[in-house]
Amino acid sequence: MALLPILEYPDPRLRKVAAPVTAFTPDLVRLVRDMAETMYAAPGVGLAATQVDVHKRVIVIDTSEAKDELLVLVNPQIIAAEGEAEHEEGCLSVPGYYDRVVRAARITFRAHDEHGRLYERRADELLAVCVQHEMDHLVGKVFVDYLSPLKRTRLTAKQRKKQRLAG
Ligand code: K1U
Ligand code: ZN
Repeated sequence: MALLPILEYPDPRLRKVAAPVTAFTPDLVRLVRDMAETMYAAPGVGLAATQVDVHKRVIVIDTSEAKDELLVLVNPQIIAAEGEAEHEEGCLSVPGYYDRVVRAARITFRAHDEHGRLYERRADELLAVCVQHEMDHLVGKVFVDYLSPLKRTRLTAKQRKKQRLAG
């Protein structure tokens, strides 16, 4: 297994749109294992392939307390959404920054696991937030896109300065 480098906002590669997975191969199983290891090590509760510069529709999530309920979402689709709820969000691609975002309160999503098995699940609370946040990554969207232009401009300048200083 391997820890994968996570792209940091405003890296333009975070804006790429991921392609659907067309084959369930040992390479896909390896990618999912590496993404899970990277997410647990970060630590985070989710990770989209886009964040590790792999532009395929693959997500890993584990919102359990014990970190023993890994969810793998390949080619995910939200098939129903209801209500609105505001939650504090973070992002491994924007380390140290948290802000509130309004999203659907409850969703039903459909996805394949890494072996190609199709499943459907209802989600609310943190899992619903996390699925929507990670699915945004797959279409090149970052949670800071929901912030006011002023907040986003300040954050972008801060991140650019941090990256310049880091060389
Ligand atoms: O997409 C990502 O960068 C992962 C992100 C997922 C997420 C968290 C909270 C709300 C929406 C989406 C994170 O995991 S940020 C880190 C984090 O929130 C966390 C880390 C350790 C324990 C619990 C939470
Ligand atoms: Zn994120």
